Amino acid sequence: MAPTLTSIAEIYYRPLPDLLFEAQRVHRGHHDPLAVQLCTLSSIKTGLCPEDCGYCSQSVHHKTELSPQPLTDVETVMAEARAAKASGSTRFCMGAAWREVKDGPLFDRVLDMVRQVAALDLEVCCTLGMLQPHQAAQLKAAGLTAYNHNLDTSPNYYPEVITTRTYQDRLDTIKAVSSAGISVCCGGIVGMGESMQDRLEFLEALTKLDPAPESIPINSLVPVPGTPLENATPIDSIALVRMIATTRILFPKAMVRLSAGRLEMSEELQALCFLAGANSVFTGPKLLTTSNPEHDHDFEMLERFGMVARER
Ligand code: SAM
Ligand code: DTB
Ligand code: SF4
Repeated sequence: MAPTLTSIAEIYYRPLPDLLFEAQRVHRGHHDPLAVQLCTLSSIKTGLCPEDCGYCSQSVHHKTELSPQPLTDVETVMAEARAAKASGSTRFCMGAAWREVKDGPLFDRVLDMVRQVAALDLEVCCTLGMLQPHQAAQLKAAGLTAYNHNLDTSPNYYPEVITTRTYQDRLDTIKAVSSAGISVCCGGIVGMGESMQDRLEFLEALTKLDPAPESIPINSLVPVPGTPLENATPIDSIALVRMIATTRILFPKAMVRLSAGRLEMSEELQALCFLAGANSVFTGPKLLTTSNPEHDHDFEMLERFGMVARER
């Protein structure tokens, strides 16, 4: 049975030492506490997205400094995937600024990318917007490991951030993904002006997913000039640590990914997030459209912490 909102709040508000101790206990029961999985992102189709997500640089509704790019060719993506593997990533995630996947030559090209990245023996993930069951089945057949589709925030706060689709649309795609036998990567963003209650309700919504997500990205908003959220109040560091620890306790087996926003985080804060149970980061100078720490920087940081990049 999914935990109640009250029990989620009870975890979140524990004294910090108790919360971190419990998160470590759970983490060590299911994962190597020294290993962090490195993932690389590639934006395979950039900008001109018809959705109006208030945080996103790629929406046509916002005036951001972004040069739109049509769907990349397979060879360019493969060069990026090989470079990602050579620099220690074991998961390669391709993102497209589409509202939904449309059948046809462009989707066929993405299927080709999935097949070829999978052949490199990398975990392969896509985030392409809404998906229908037959498209999920095609992605599965091509060798896709996981599909990223975030709930982003609480059901109540969602319409404050996005008006062009509903929470139910997200849930339907997530269902199509899990029904096709693809691993679900589903998380959200903090620091969008949501209340503490919204954060807890977002976690509650995640716990209601069946099956539970195997991968949970926790993004801290990267404020993009020109978006409605450019001036949102950043999340307080300890609130972020509490979110990660609560996520870890609620989802003992999941990969908890400390995703967007690391450039704004000190190494001390990242260390606390790892203690709280985060065990993956996106590495390399770019996320999809915004900046991110370089590999070398991440390797040095992990080394200083006595931690390692996960080998497989
Ligand atoms: N278009 C697809 C979709 O929305 O599902 C895939 C790409 S979208 C950029 C993937 C996720 O990145 C979003 O769901 C959101 O959680 C995260 N994201 C986008 N812009 C962000 C930002 N400025 N800061 C933090 N996270 C962001
Ligand atoms: C996710 O939750 N975070 C990653 C991945 N899924 C695709 C993307 C973060 C994007 C940050 C904003 C940007 O670079 O455009
Ligand atoms: Fe489009 Fe995804 Fe950006 Fe929303 S988050 S505007 S769906 S690319």
